[in-house]
Amino acid sequence: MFTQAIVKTPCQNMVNGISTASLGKPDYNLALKQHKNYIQALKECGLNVIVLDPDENFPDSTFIEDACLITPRCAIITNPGAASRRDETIQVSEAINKTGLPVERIQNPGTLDAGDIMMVKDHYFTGLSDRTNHEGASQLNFILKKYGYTSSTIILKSVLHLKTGISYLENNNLLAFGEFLTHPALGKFHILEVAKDESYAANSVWINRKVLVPMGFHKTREMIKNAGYQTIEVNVSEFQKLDGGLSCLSLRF
Ligand code: CIR
Repeated sequence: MFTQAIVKTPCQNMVNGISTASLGKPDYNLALKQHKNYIQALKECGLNVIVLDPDENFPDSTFIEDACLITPRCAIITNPGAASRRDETIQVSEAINKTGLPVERIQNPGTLDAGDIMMVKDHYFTGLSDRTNHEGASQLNFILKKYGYTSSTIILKSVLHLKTGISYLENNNLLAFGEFLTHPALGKFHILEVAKDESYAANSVWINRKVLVPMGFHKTREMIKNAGYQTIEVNVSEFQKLDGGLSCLSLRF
């Protein structure tokens, strides 16, 4: 069960965030509204939400998930793979220090975006991507081991981050699409297959028996409901324009 979440209000400069989506620039006021609704959804899942101030120096900093991995036993400040995002970790560190968890760090030449990390109980899958390199993954492995966790890597082919393509919904259920459907490392899971035209919804988030699903992906939502979960639809269209999904917008612990 999770009790807390940390989010970061989008800054006006988010319109200049990194994007490959070709969906146009985000509408800032709409993004702010969607972010408020997202916070509300986290609260509906029983979380106490800590909201960090926007920072105009970092257009992508609302995607706070990439800057830190919080496990039940420690927090690991990452070293984001995109140069423009590297120092997002500074403000996150201040918030993390207040949690009382031991703090670890990924350091150069290691790079790691925590959107590439998927937690399955005491095991952590790390996606090797354009953002997360071997050195980053191996530093993470070393840190996790110290706290009694295991980890393994998955090489990504087409997605930005590991959790762009898969989401663990607990009870051995894994939401997945594309390259992950037949991946040998994921063979033990019961796969809920996300249709190609709804691939964005593969990034959904399990929180305390409820699942946040992006708005408008009806087939995926029905499938998740039929698997026995209560779902909450959240509109994050303005964040999708920057390649960001539901999970990227919060740290949950
Ligand atoms: C980026 O390219 O870094 C941002 N525009 C989107 C980050 C999304 N984060 C995630 O999938 N974990």
